[in-house]
Amino acid sequence: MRNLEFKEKMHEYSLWRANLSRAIEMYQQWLSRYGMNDSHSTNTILNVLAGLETDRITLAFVAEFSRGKTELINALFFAESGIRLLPSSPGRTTMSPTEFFYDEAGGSYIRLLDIESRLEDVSLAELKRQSHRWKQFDLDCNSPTQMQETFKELIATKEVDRELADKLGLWNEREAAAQGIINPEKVEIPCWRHALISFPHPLLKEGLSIIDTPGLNALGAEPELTLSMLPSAQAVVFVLAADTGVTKSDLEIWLTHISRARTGKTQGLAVVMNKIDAMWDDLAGSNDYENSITSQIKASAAILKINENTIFPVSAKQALLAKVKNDDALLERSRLAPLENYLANNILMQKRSILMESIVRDIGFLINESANLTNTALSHAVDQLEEFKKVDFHNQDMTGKLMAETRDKQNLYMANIENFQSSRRVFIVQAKMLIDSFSDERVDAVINSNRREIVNSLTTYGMKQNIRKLFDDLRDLLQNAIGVANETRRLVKAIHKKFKDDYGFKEVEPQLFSIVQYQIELEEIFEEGEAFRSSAKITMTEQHIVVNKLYHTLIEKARAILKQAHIDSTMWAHGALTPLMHQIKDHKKQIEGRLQMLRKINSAKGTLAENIATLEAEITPLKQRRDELAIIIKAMQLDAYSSKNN
Ligand SMILES: Nc1nc2c(ncn2[C@@H]2O[C@H](COP(=O)(O)OP(=O)(O)O)[C@@H](O)[C@H]2O)c(=O)[nH]1
Ligand SMILES: [Mg+2]
Repeated sequence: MRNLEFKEKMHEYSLWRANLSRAIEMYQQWLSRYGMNDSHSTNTILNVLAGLETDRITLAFVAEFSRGKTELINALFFAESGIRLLPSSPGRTTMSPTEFFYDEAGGSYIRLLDIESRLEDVSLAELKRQSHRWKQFDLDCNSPTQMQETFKELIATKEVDRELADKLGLWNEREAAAQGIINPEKVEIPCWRHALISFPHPLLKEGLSIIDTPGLNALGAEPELTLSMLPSAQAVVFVLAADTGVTKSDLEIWLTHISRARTGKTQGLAVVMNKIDAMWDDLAGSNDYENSITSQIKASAAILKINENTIFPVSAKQALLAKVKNDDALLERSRLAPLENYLANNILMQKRSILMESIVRDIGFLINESANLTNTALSHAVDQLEEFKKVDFHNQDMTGKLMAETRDKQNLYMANIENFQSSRRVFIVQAKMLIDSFSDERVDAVINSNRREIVNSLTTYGMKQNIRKLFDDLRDLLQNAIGVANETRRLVKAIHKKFKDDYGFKEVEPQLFSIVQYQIELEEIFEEGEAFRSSAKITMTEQHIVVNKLYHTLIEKARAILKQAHIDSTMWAHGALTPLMHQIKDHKKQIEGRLQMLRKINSAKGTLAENIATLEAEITPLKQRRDELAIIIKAMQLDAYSSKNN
C-alpha cells in the first residue's frame, strides 16, 4: 500500500485552516451586522486573516553534503513525477540553499541569486524583496523532463580568480592541497548563492515549503540561514548517512547549527540515518544487516547525545525507486513510512496547535467579550420583560415613576461618559510614553551609534566587543521600558476598578502589556550569535566577512524584536480600553431601549397581552444574535478554549 499519510494530513490541515478563515470572516460580519465592530477589532481580525492566508509549513533539511538530502526530498515529496526531479548525484550536489514553495502570483520558476552578492552588506531577506536581483528561469510543470533539465542550473559552477573565491569564503587551501591543487590561479565555485523555486505541486500549493541546505560550507558562510531561516521552520530534518556514520563535520553541523540553536525552541526535529541500503551485504544476509543498522544507530545516538529511537533509518534511494515503480516490497524495505508518519502526525499536529494558540491569543479575548455582551443584553431584556409584566400601564403614577427612574439612569450614564473620557485622556498620554520607548528613532539611535563602531572595528575581537555593547544598550532600552509599562499597568487596573466600584460595571480582566517576552527573545539571539561565532569553522578561518554578516543578521533580528514590541504596544494601547467603552455603549443602548419601550406601551394603551407581545418581540432578535454567535464559535472549533474561559 502506498503511503499517503503526509499528503492526506497536509490536505486535512489546509482544509482546517480554510474553515477557520471562513469562520473568522463570519465573525467579522456578525460584529458589523450588530454594530459591535470598532477599528481595534477590525484590525485584529484582518491581521489574523492575513496571517492565515500566508501561513506555510516549512520543513528544513540540514546535513553535510552528499548525505542524500535531495534524494530524500525527492522520495518524500516529488516521487509521483515519476523521475528524480531534483538533481542528486555523486559530486554534483546542489551547493546553494534552495527553497521550494508555491507562489501563486509568480507562477512556476527558479530564481537564482549571484554568489557575488555574499560580499554585499544586504540581508537575504532584503534581497528576496528585490526581484530584479534574481535571475529567473521558467519551469514547464507539464513536463517533468523540462523541469529536471532546468533544475540542473542549480548546480552550475564557474571559474573565478582565487582571490575572489577566497573573499567569498569558497577557497580552502587545506582542502585543495589534499586534492593536489597547490596555488591555483583560478578556482571553481558555484554560480549561485541561493535558489527560490516555485511550482504548483499539490503539497506546495497547500502551503508546504521546503528548505534544502547544502553542507557545512554554505551554513558556515550564511549566518542568516542558521539564525533566521532554520528557526522559523516547523521542523528540521537532520540527515546522516549510514555508511559514514557521524563524521567531524556532521557533528559540527549538529552542534553549531542544530542542537545549540534549538535551546528553548519547541520546533520539531527528525534525525534521519539515510543510505541503510549501503549496509547490505549479500554474503552476510539479513540478520547481519539488521545488526549493522542497529549498531550504527547506537553509535550515532551516543555521539549526538540523543535517544536511539529518535533516529529514523531509511534508504531514500530505495524509497524513490519504489514509489516510481510502485514496488510495495521495496518501499517497505526503504523504511520511509515511519518518517512520513512522524512528519504527518507530530509535525503537522504540532503546527496546528501552535496556530490555534496564536489565534486564541489574538482574538479569543474579542470573542469572549462578544459573547458576554450578547448574553448580558439578552438577560437584561428578559429581566425587563419580567418587570414590565407586573406593571399596570394604565396607572399613570406608576408609569411616570418608571420614566423618571429611567431618566436618572440616563444621567448616571452621562456622568460615566465624562469620567471615561477623562480617564482615557490620561491613559493616552501614558500609553504614548510606553509606545515611544520602542520608537524607530530611539532604536535606530542605539543601533546606528553602535553599528558605526562595529563596521569600523579592525579585528573580529573588536567587533565582538562592540556587538556586546550594542546588546547591553538594547537591554537598557528594554529595562527602561519596563518602568513605563508597570506604570501603565497600574493605570489600566485603576481605571477598570473605578468603573466596577463606582458604576457597577461587570468585572473585566483587562489585557495588560508585558515586556518579558521581548527580553527573552533578545537574550536568545545574543546567545545564538555567540555560539555561532565561537564555532570551530569561524574561529579557524577568522573570516571577517562572515562575522560581519553574522552581526548584520543579529542586528536585524534585534531590530525586528523591538519593532514587534512597538507594533504590539501600539495595538494593545488601541484596544486596552475598548471593553470598557463597549460596556458603556451597551448601557446606553439598554437605557434607550427601555425609554422607547415605555413610550410605546404608554402611547398604545393596549391590553396587557398586547404589551407583553410587544416586549417579547424585542427579545427575538437578541436570541438570534446569540445563536448566530454560538454557531460561529462552534465553526471555529475554539470550544475547548471558550468553555475554559466562560
Ligand atoms: N546508497 C544510497 N545512496 C544514496 C541514498 N540517498 C542518496 N544517495 C546518493 O548519495 C549521493 C548524494 O545524494 P544527494 O541527494 O545529492 O545528497 P545531498 O548533497 O545531501 O543533497 C548521490 O550519489 C545519491 O545517489 C541512499 O539512500 N542510498
Ligand atoms: Mg542536495
